[in-house]
Amino acid sequence: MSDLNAFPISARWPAQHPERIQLYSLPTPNGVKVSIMLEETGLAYEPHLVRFDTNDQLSPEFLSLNPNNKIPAIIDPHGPDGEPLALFESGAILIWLGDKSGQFLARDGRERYETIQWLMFQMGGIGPMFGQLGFFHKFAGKEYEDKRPRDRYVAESRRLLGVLEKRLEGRAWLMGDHYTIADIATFPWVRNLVGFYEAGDLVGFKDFPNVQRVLDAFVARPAVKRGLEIPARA
Ligand SMILES: N[C@@H](CCC(=O)N[C@@H](CS)C(=O)NCC(=O)O)C(=O)O
Repeated sequence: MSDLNAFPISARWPAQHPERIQLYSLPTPNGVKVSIMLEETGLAYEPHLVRFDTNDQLSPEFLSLNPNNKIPAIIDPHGPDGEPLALFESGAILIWLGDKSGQFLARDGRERYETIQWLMFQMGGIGPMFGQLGFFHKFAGKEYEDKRPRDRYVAESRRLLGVLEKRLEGRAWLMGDHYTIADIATFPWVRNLVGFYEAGDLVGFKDFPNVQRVLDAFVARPAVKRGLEIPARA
């Protein structure tokens, strides 16, 4: 059995099942990427709730796993060399879980790199831009009198939705017939934009019927429904 006690994070979030993948997260758009992936693959895991209202992400125990103080993060007791593997950054975690499970990421060839390309498009574009739009439209930034920052992120979010719309024309998923980690990374953010952020009208979401169609297919998946609620908020 792996010794997770060597990881300081175990002091604050003890593992009941140290042989399982340990997930430290909260059901935000970045957090649910990993819980959805774990639910989709069927890999055994143990979720731990990281609360922002008590600044858990700033605790020394959490920072020992992710010095960037952001969820999600994991410890896999059985990494590529059989030793425990600690990882943060949702994109890196999805690639590892895809390789470990042999699901939702091709092992090699063109399809692998194109899937990673669309994953990076989410990580570098959709996540940061939609996130900023949320700040300026829904959270503290909405009080700012100067609307130029908000408008910049509205325009950029709309442009990114247009890229997705074109890619999804005639395709069931971002990689065609294959549902992949690129979809698992992207659609929690699209859902959040029109749902929690209430920015659907602002970005003209009705102009993106293919994105709406794939979002509907995504949220209808049983593993997605489960993953969206994990870890349960206390
Ligand atoms: N690029 C990171 C972003 C993670 C991220 O932004 N997480 C947010 C929640 S969605 C967070 O933990 N925020 C807490 C903080 O910044 O203190 C990833 O994809 O894992």
